[in-house]
Amino acid sequence: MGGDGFCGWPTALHLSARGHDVLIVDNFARRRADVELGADSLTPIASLPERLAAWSEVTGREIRFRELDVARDYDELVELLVRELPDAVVHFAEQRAAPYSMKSPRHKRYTVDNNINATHNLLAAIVESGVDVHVVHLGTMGVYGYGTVGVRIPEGYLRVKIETDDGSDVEEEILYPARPGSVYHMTKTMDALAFAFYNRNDEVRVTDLHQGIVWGTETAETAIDPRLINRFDYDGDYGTVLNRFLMQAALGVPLTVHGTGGQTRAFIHLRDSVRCIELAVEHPPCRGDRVRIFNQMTETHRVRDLAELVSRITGADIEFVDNPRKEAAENDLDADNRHLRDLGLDPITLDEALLGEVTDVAAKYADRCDRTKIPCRSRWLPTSTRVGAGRNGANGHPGPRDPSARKNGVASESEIAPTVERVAGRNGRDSRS
Ligand code: NAD
Ligand code: USQ
Repeated sequence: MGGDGFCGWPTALHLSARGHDVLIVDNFARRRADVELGADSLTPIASLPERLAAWSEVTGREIRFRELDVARDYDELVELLVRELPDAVVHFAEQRAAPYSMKSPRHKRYTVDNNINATHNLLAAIVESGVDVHVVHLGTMGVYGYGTVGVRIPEGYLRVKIETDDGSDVEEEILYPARPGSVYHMTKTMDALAFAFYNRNDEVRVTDLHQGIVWGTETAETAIDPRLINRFDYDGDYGTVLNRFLMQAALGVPLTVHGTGGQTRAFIHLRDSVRCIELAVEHPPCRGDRVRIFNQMTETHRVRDLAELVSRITGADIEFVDNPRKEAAENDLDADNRHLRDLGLDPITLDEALLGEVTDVAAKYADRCDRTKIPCRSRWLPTSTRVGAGRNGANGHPGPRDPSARKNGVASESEIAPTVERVAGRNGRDSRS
């Protein structure tokens, strides 16, 4: 589910190449979001029918496709499960961009409707169909909130000691406290509760992969033929930080670091991501096992360190811009990833693969970039509310009664444009937006 997307497409090819019988379900919501945003993948991606025909032509393997909106087409989903009797459903089919989820009330509500219904429909459909299928869900490291009280973030569950009324201690393992940083991340924490319930009540077998930020573009399979090329998002909503830095370096524009760049995040290369999913699919939990949670990440890095690394390799300037998000300016992040390593994951590191990504992909397609789509315009705090002056009203933004400011309650682009600070690049040069 979601097999036409950035992670889903290379995973479908990878599993097919290893002899699995793969059927993709997608509703093309991601391609429609490109149209809505006036943005496009940096790489020229083919239509799904062209992709599937090319895969069959070059490998002799068939991947089938069913167009379904998993969040809405519930009966069709049940019928599909009954007909196909899959061993596993890999669930990527969610709106996955945090900035997109914070753009406006409409985007917040769409993200919640889509993601929660997609996950819940799948779980209810599995129970109704009676098919004993292993759900492999792509979750996020963001459910933990990127900070700890000084312990390494465990894989999903936290052992706690609780003092009872009679003064004795009881120990229990609980789901790690959810601390989402965006509406998108919030939907992933809600997914986790749905998995816990259906696992306890109906013994649905679930592996929830708490994935870090995926970087890179190509896998062994997508590189076989130009028609199989994967998407590369660089725009301010869907582009993720390291891929954006690679594209910005290839284009010769400054790398946009939000705030101080002290945010530490977890990362994984796309080739490791597809390998992890293969490992999860091929090592399913048993019926009755609790939800299995793996941290699918291989390295942690501070955003400004990443910018410095890319700058060192490419000579790009770095620009520290006003952070449009509400997030900790600085945090440490240390997370366990033992489960996937024990299953055989041998991580690709940034040092090995970074330069190749800049030259082989970002530079090759740099002329397709629309520079107006680079700035991150989605802000975490509303610039105005319906009642009274907005939180940021004092900043000189138009108030809610200014008819030019809002159309149908949605903030205009000019209203939400982030301010950009001109600062010296970390490599000593001045840079500007
Ligand atoms: P993507 O947007 O490129 O792909 C998602 C796919 O799901 C798209 O093809 C979209 O059309 C489809 N989809 C969405 N809603 C659907 C619905 N209701 N019915 C059917 N299809 C639907 O996203 P991605 O980067 O490939 O991410 C895939 C999953 O991995 C997401 O759930 C995301 O939260 C998770 N993830 C991604 C990253 C990352 O860095 N890209 C990191 C961690 C976790
Ligand atoms: N950032 C910059 N400059 C930019 C873009 C982003 O400094 O030009 C900063 C952000 O402020 C943030 C960090 O980089 O502090 C990461 O941002 P991101 O857009 O790369 O990642 P995020 O919004 O967290 O979301 C991405 C995926 C999401 C996935 C998540 C994994 O879009 O689907 O769940 O990574 S994680 O971050 O581990 O939660």
